[in-house]
Amino acid sequence: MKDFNEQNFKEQFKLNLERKYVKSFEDADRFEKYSALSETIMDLITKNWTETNKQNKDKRNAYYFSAEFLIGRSLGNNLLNLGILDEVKSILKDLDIDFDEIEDEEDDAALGNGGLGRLAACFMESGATEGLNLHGYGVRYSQGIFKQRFENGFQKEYGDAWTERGDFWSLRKESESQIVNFRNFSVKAVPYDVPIVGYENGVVNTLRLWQSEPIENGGFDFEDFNDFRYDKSLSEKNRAEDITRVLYPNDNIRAGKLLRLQQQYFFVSASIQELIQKYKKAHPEDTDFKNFDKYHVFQLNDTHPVIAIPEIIRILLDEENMSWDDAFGVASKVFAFTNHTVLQEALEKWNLDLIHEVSPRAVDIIKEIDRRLMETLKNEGYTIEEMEPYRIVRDDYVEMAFLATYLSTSINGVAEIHSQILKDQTLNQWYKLYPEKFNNKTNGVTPRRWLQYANPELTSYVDELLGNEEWKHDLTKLVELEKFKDDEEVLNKFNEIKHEKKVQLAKYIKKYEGIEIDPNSIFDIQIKRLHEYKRQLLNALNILHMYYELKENPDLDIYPRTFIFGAKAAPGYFRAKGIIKFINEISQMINNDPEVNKKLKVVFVQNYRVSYAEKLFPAADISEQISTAGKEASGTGNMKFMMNATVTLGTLDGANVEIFREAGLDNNYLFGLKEEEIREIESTYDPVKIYEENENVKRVVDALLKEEKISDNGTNHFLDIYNSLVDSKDNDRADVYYLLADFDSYVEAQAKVDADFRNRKEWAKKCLINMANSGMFSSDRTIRQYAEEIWHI
Ligand code: GL2
Repeated sequence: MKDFNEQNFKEQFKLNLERKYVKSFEDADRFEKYSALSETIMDLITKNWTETNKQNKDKRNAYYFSAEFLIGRSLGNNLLNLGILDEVKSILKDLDIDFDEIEDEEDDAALGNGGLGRLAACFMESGATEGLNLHGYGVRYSQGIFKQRFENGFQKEYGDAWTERGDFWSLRKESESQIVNFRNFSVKAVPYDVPIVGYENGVVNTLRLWQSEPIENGGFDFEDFNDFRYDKSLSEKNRAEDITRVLYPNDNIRAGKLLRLQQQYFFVSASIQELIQKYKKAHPEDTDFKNFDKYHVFQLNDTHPVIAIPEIIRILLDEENMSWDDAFGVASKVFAFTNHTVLQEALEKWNLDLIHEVSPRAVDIIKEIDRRLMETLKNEGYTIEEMEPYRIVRDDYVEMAFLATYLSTSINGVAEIHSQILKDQTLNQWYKLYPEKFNNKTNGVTPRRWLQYANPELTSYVDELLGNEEWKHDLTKLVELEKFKDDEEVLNKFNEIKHEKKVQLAKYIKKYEGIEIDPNSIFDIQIKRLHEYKRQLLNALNILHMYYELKENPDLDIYPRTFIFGAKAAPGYFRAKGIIKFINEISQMINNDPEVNKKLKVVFVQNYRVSYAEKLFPAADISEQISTAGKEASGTGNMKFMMNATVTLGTLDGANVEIFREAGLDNNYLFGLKEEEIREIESTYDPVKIYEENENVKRVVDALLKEEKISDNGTNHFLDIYNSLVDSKDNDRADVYYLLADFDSYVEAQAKVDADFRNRKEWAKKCLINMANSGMFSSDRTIRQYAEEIWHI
């Protein structure tokens, strides 16, 4: 950072602390120091922030509309991007303050569920780093995703009041508040602006998160209060604040609740109102918004913000008195849509009555869009049957993905295979109509947080090897590492650094989970939301298989292995919670059995989140990416492992396909059915036959009901899991995610890992090659493609 003065910073830090808490520096506790430090850093950011804002004016800007931004912590990342991380660390050291302890005082801003929300956060950071005029718009939930603890092996959820002790990384912009009108009440949307600091480039972009509040008097009714109706006196306040009180903790599953739709409408309505007001002020001459699309493009992050489409039409029709054709014309030029899943249970379909509850005009407008589309198709000669697949409104439900696809200028998937499935299957009818709109934007992750910040040891070694830091500005330069792939000294050092990260993780796990793990064992890690399609259960079944093999033959030569899991289950997802309990039971059984626990360990870390992830990714030997082929749209954890020099054990799914291509199959472990193979066997697949004929499968599946050392404590969780695999009573068919079909193939791949890991040099070579070829998975590349190919900013 230009003109960073350590002495001034130190003084300012002390001054802030004393002013804020009226305490001498020595008496302040860690949190007080953390908050004063954060405020000192915010002061440094604001100058560039104002400057960036000025420069973006009167330009074409891109707006990223997303119901989720999974930011995590900001302190370390902002220091890194400002280029003063080392300086501030040494200032703290002078003051006898341990940076790691201060860092741990920051609560994660967990305003997202998983990959989709974290992708939005990576995009914001990469946008600023690439100097793009990109702005995020979302929701400031008072409660982020729940905190998870295990009690007797069961997941228990606790609230996440992340701002309770203060939120030091946003500015409340009272004067830019908007009024959002629901059908029968109105609220005030107050923006909180979060600075997004570009990497060492002086750019500071804005993420604007809206908070819902009562319009007047803080929603407090004095008369009610005076007459002792205390609850009622606050009912207005509560009703307004309810809108942004809590993030729906569902990953890849639609919520379908009124409050959820209210949240969606709330943040897009506030955003669009603001942008229209600003446009009118800047372009008073353009009364029919003829040039609006030249200045704005809205990227819809999945279907969650798609209610923005009828909203902009409503404003142009009802408030700007435009004609349908003109209003529709504007709307059809400013949106672009990203689809993030092909799982049917995740695709949003909103009931018309529910939409009516939120915005009655939206119902009229959506119906009119549908009606006119049908008319157009009819005029083009389509028969009734041919028109049917294009109905946006069907049986009183609105297919939000269809609405988005019809109105958007671009529709993209998030990995090659996923974008292909959109074209061939999920949105095939639309692809036939508008082939030119469809494109792919393979996801990426920011190397600042996920490599430089999470793994400073590997970062400085790469600096040393490459002799410069250009790779930090262009991650594809990492490919130059390949020239060291046979250099013994380098390979040893790669192993040494990995070991160091494993030692650090082991300490952290000891501290927070109370479990001792051996850094010399293979760290085999699966961290992601808990979902049947992600197949944590397949991982668990293989662990059981290894356990039984060892019990049968205690001298079996298996390389010591530590299986690590991290995952939250949606609170209402019974089966996912059963799988957590199952893995925790296996963990107890194995970890406490002296006959096997020198060779096997299983740890399920609690409350997996961004800040925990930063410790896990760099310490992995194996990246588990084992979803049923065709189901994981992309995955982004897979990229974080790869960047940290880790081999992947995975199926041909999502971005794994591209990871395998970039780093080579020799350096990774591929197993399982391919997507087209699954489609071929779909109609005849018989998991019960596999179960009956394959002894290994039978043994581990039966364990669910028969293993005496594990128990679901009478909850029927394990019976439910058992049934899901081999009993089709409640399902159309059992084992919908093909665990049993892939079991042997997975066990075999795991055996290959066991054999290969012993050759430490060859293993390090695989790790190095993976890292060297991870360049294309930087979100800098992804965001540049959005900017150049979709947004034209
Ligand atoms: C997801 C996909 O499941 C995941 O594969 C993808 O990497 C991310 C980001 O594109 O999007 N879709 C989705 O609904 N969630 C995801 O994480 N929640």
